[in-house]
Amino acid sequence: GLAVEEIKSLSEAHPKPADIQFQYGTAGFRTLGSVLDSVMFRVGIIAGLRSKKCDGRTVGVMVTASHNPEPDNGVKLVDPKGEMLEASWESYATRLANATTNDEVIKTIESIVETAKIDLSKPAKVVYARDTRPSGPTLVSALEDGFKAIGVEPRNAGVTTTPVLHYLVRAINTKGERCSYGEDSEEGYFSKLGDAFKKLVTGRPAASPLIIDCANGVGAPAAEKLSELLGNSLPIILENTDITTKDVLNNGCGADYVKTSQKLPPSLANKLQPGQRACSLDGDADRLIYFYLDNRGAFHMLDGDKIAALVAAFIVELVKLAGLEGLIKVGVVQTAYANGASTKYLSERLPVKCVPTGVKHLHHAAERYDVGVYFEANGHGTVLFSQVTMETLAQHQPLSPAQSRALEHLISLTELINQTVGDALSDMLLVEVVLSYKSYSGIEWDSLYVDLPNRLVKVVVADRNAFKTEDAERRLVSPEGLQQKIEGLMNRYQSGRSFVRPSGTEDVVRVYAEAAIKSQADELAFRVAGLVYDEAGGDPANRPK
Ligand code: G16
Repeated sequence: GLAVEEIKSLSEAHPKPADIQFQYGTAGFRTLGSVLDSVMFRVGIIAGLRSKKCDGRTVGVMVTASHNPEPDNGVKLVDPKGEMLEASWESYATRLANATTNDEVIKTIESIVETAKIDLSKPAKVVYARDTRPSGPTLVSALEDGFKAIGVEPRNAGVTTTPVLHYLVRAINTKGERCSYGEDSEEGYFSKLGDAFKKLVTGRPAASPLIIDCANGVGAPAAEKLSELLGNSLPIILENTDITTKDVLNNGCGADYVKTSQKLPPSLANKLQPGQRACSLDGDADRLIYFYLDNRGAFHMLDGDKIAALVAAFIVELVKLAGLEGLIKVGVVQTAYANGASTKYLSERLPVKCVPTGVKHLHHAAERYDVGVYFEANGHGTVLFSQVTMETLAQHQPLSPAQSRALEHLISLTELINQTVGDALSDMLLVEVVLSYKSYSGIEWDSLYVDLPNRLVKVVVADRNAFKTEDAERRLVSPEGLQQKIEGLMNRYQSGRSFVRPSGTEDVVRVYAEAAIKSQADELAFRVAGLVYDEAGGDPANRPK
């Protein structure tokens, strides 16, 4: 049974702020770190219950607010295979997070135990980690109180990236098994990546140095460890590695800054040479955006869509070269944010599916392909190889040395790629492998297709939940009538496309627009943002301009 008194007395120390409603959103709970104490405690309990439900297998908890500003924090749960928490459990987490009194906390736990048919006598194991945010340590101790309350055997993975935590969960649960995912430590992970990368680039010409913008976050120490392992196989220059100064995290740097502002991080202005490759990570190192300056110093961004195009084409080519064409089918998953030009380019070559924002949606859709390549435009993504595909690769008898080489490369790719969740560092190595094989610089890669000019705008409204969408977020169903107005605007622009959706990680509504010409994309975005603002009854003084 439950240790009711123990839970109550621990819960006493972590009261819920009365005026806040919490929600397990796109990437778990996310808001100001200063109000998350009770949420952390209760997530500790949910994690324990989830592990019990999964027969005592280890689940993961990551404390991070990723791309959000430094004062924010958040927490997300990881299921035993290293994937995002099963959707039905999100509502349990939300329910428990919003229980008002101690008695209600107990009642909610009891009701979850009953509904989810949890055997409380099972063991509970949780591995957890945090990013570099200053609010992290206190929040982690609240989480640990939650573990104590429900009787979890905890394993502290310290300060590390989100993808490392996902990897650890899978590695712990597959330890000693035939499908072992690797050694269950950060070092184990990086050596797995490093070994696969070195195998793939053996015999290729030496790469020129790559600049990594670490967003002043946990990607910095991680990239440093990886870089040491890689040695000469990939010369790396680390930038924005300050994880101790206040307020520098994700500030004027990082993948979200580059993607949203479509600009070079100012700190790299005198460092990046024309033609040199550079990339940005986000605050927990699961997003990756590349960029370069051309000979005239103009900035060019290579986002998640460009990564998908590069990688998908490469895998298709290897499959063909290995003599596996027809046996292994590659497909791509995108969201509404995918640039129209990328969708056109990819759909002319491969099956492409569009799903709602959020890694979990892309991941699940990608699992339906033999090889599923999924990337959000913002740089989140990875490649999944199905179990059948893994067996096909293991059993295939190549008919020539060329086939044999291609097969080996495919197998090494399955080692290089983090298949539990996207990892900026693993994705970066993947990109570097393809560039090396194709002898591409950023310029050739960029020329696969030309992005439609686009603009992303945030609108602050009274209640973002008033905005509801359908068709993979491409159309609004509520507020009523707004979709027609958006379409009316869209149709006035050449190649115009725009959509509106509530963010799942920030208290804003997002507006995306693209059009044939940059000024038109901007205009469309701001006109739609204006519509959204008026609809939501905002103060005219703050209307987006
Ligand atoms: C999270 C999710 C991503 C999503 C992003 C923005 O990223 O993991 O799938 O694209 O938020 O979501 P929204 O537009 O709903 O705010 P991250 O990097 O912040 O964890």
